[in-house]
Amino acid sequence: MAQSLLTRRSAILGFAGATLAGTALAPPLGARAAFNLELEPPLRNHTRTSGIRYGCAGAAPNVQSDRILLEKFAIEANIFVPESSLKWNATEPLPGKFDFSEGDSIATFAARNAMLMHGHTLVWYTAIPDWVANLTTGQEAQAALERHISTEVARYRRKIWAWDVVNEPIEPDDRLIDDHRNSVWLRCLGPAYIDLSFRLARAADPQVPLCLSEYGIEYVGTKPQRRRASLLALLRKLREQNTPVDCLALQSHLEAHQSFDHAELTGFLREVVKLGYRLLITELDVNDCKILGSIEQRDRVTARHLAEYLDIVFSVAKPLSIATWGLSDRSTWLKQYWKRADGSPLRPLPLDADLNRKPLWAVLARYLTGQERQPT
Ligand code: 9MR
Repeated sequence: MAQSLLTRRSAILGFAGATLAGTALAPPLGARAAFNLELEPPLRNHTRTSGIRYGCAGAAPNVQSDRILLEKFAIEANIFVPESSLKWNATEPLPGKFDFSEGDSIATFAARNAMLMHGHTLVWYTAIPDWVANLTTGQEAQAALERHISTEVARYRRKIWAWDVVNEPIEPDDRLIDDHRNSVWLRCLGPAYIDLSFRLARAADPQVPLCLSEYGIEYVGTKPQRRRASLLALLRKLREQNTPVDCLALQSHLEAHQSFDHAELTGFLREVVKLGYRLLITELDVNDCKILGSIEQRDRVTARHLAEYLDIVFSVAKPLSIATWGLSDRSTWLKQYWKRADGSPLRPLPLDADLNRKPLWAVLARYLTGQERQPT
C-alpha cells in the first residue's frame, strides 16, 4: 500500500505534463465492498468519450497542507478551480500591486497533472480589498476594472478553461433595478459594469469561454422564481447588446431537503440555451444539513437529489464541465455556515472525509459518461 501510494505520488507530482488518465486505483483499506467504487476509473477519464470535464475547487498547493487530498484532485479531476486564489483580494490587494503567487502555484500543479484551471472570479461584490470597496466614481471603477481584468486574464491565457467574469450579479433582496445586486460596481457604473467587464475579458483573451455565474435558481419558491426571471432578463439584455458572454455557470449549491421546480428550471434552462449560451456546472455540492437518518440513508438521499438535478440539466443540454466545490467532505465551505442538529459532520462532496468514494461520486461518474440523458 505504502509502495503503491509512493509510486502514484511521484506519477502525479513528479513529471511535468504527465497525464493520470488510466491510473489504476488500489481500493483503500476499509472501502465498502457493496459499491466497489474504488475499482472504477477516475472521473476525469470520462472526458475522452463524453467531452465533459470534471473539476474540483481547492486551495493553492503553496497554501494547502493536505498533500494527500491534493493527490486525489489530480487523480479525479482535469480542471482545478482556485477556490479563492484568483479573487481580487488575493491577486490585487493594493492598487496595481499584483500577487499571483497562489494562482501560479495552481497553474504549475495543473500543468504537471494535465489539468486546466477554471478562472474564478474577476468581478464580484465581495472578496475585494478595501481600496476597491471604497471606490466612489465611475471613472475610478472603470480604471480599476480595466487594469485588473486585462492583467489577470492575460497572465493566465491558455491555462484557463473558462472564466467566471461576473459572479452573482442578481440579488432580489437588495430591491434595486432589475434585481441587480448592490455592489461597488453597480454603485459606480450602473448595470453597464457587466458589459464592460466582459468586453475587457474578451479583449485580453479572445479564445477563452467567458461565463456569468449565478446561484439559487433550482428550487420551488418565490425567491428562486424571481432569480430565474431576473437572470434570464439579464442574459437576454446582454445578448441584445452583443456582450461577449459565452456561458452560464450554474453554481449548483444544492440542498437535499429542498424540492426542484422541474418545469420552471427546465423552461429557464431551455430559454438560456436558446439564447446561445452554453452551460457549465461550477460549484456543485449537496448540503445534507437537514437530512435525517444513518450515513447510508443520508448518502442515498443526496445521491438521488443530485441525479434528479443532473437529469434536468442534461435533458436540456450537456454541460461543458461539472465541477464540485471541493472534493472531500474533510474540507467544505458549508461547515462554516451549516450545522446538523445531531452534531455530525456534513457529507456534501463526492469523497468522504477519509477520501473514499461515496454514492455522490457514483452519480457523477454516471453522468460524466455523457450517456445518462440525451437532450430532448
Ligand atoms: O468557498 C469559498 C470560501 O472559502 C471563501 O471564504 C468565500 C469568500 O471568498 O468564497 C467561497 O466560495 C464562494 C464562491 O467564490 C462563489 N459562490 C459561493 C461560494 C461559497 O460561498
